[in-house]
Amino acid sequence: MKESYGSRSEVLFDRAQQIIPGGVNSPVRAFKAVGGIPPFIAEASGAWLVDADGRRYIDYVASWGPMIAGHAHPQVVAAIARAAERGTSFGAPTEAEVVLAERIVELLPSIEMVRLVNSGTEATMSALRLARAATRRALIVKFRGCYHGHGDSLLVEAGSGAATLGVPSSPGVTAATAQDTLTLPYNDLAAVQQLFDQRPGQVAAIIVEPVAGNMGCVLPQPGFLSGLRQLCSQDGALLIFDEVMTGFRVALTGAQGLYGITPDLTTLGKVIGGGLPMAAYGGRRDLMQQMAPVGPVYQAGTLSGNPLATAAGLAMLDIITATGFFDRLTATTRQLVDGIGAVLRQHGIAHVAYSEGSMFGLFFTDRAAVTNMDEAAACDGERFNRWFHAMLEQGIYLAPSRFEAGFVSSCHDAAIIETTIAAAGQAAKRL
Ligand code: KE4
Repeated sequence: MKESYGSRSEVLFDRAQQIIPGGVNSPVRAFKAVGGIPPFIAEASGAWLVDADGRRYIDYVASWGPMIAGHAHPQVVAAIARAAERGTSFGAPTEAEVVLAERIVELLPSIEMVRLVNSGTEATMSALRLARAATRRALIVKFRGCYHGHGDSLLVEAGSGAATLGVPSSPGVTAATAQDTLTLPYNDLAAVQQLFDQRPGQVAAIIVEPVAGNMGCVLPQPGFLSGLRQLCSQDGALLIFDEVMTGFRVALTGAQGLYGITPDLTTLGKVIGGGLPMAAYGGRRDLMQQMAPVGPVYQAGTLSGNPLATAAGLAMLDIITATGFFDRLTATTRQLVDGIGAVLRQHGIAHVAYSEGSMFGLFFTDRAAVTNMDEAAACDGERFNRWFHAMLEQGIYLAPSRFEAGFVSSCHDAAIIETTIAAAGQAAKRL
């Protein structure tokens, strides 16, 4: 341990790194991409985080999406407390799980049946297993820059040629596993068409982030999502919308409602747990009925549909289904992105900014658009890191990686947006 520390976060980070890999329980939290010591967060409320040294930050990470109604929302906290007093886990069916499942099915018409799980990773792993079982096909197609959790089949990147067999993107993923995953450029419908031409009847499913939030925030080009729908239907492959991030974030009806696409399966997470471990996968009844114990496809989980997470999820749905919730949130996000864009332009900083609903992203580039991972990676990462730290020093907590998205909550009021835009003006001077 060092003799002197600048902050309590530094002390804690030093201790943490002795006994937790990288000092964190999820890699992106370690600030490796941007450098520096991650603030250890002691508490949060509304749009604000407070770190171990008492420093306050306006939060645009929102726990990577869940906190759409702000931190420690009274209705969510009260619902969790009430549930906890009645027991924290039973490993048995409960009424609340039925109610939550009914609410999800009611809000997302493509979902006729749904299974609750504990993480987005579990949801996508399960959806892929179901797709392979239902189609009796092995190949999965994903898009470079899209992240769907850390399941082996999804930690795969493009081989030498885009449509050639995948190669593992992490040690520990076997070549045998990776070869059943093909990776194509996001927004490249011609590449998808070419793949189906080359491998007709072999693709079990295409899994896609309908609005990408893991290469920065990248929007689907006109016709991309509808093209995927059409190509999958023609070939008999399933279309899986990974809405773990976009579900109940870009719109109450998710990206599928916003873009008018009906996927065969959908994965959800983040917002529906209100900050507790809750995710889900669901879709066509004829598919979901193949899941154990009704059907032969196995998936299970000790804490699936956990009473606390279910209570939090139901409270969240009560909050976000309030009239005008998403309209206000989308308008606030536009004000933020437009305001930041204006100050960057005033300082001659070339950039591209996107938002969809209450998720947003910023790329430092003189390109007119960013439509896929290669274009995102070609943007100025050093300038992003200067931007990140210049904002953090002013108490604005952005995602510590240029390949992440930002999130606005219903607690980000006009004063907070103005403060953020003013901070962006100061940061712009240092880019
Ligand atoms: P989890 O297993 O982390 O609950 O969900 C995986 C996942 C699945 N699908 C999408 C579209 C996702 O964005 C995620 C997880 N998102 C990351 C943030 N980019 C979580 C943050 C982290 O890994 O710590």
